[in-house]
Amino acid sequence: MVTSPDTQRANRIPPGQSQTHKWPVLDASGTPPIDMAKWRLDLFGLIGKEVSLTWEEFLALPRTQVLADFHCVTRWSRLDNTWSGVSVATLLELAGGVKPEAKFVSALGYDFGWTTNLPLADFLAADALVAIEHDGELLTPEHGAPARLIVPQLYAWKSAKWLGGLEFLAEDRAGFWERNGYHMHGDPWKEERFGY
Ligand SMILES: Nc1nc2c(c(=O)[nH]1)N[C@H]1C(S)=C(S)[C@@H](COP(=O)(O)O)O[C@H]1N2
Ligand SMILES: [Mo]
Repeated sequence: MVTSPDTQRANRIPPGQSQTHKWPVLDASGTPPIDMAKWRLDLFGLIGKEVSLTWEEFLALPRTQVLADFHCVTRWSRLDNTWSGVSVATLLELAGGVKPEAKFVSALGYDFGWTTNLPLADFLAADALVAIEHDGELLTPEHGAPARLIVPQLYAWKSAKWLGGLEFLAEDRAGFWERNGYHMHGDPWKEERFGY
């Protein structure tokens, strides 16, 4: 089990946040239909080689577990989530690593081209993964099933639900919320909610 560094803080709740025990559902346009026969997780852009995993191939990869907090920019924080899935390190190994020019990642959801962007350094954190389970249960459709990105150290909007693609980029490219004023980085401890 990988324990997210944030869980070791004396105060676990970032500024301007309050703790929730429920798990709210938040997204821009609802749960998209996903045909599992056609589901793919594509890694492309500035990587060694492009990878397109089927669901069976994804399920055959080694699993990791992460214990982490989840901070939504709408001011709720859910502590001690256990995520199970495939670490980003495992995925990047399949892709032959990132090219030196790669500095940012754009994560693509199956919900009609929704994307979010983040620095490669945050994406590569030891506690970042593509999760298929939360607290011992398979993800439900509204929380991003079959697989979602989880980057615990950034606000939750960077954790793309219904993940279908990961694009590796030299320059940052604003995603859906970022184009609508949300922060390009999104560190909850620095309250990077809006703007650059
Ligand atoms: N594909 C996709 N991922 C998404 C979103 C979305 O609209 N589409 N919303 C984000 C936002 S704003 C938040 S706060 C979290 C919420 O995750 P949850 O619904 O599982 O709590 O998902 C993020 N991931
Ligand atoms: Mo959000």
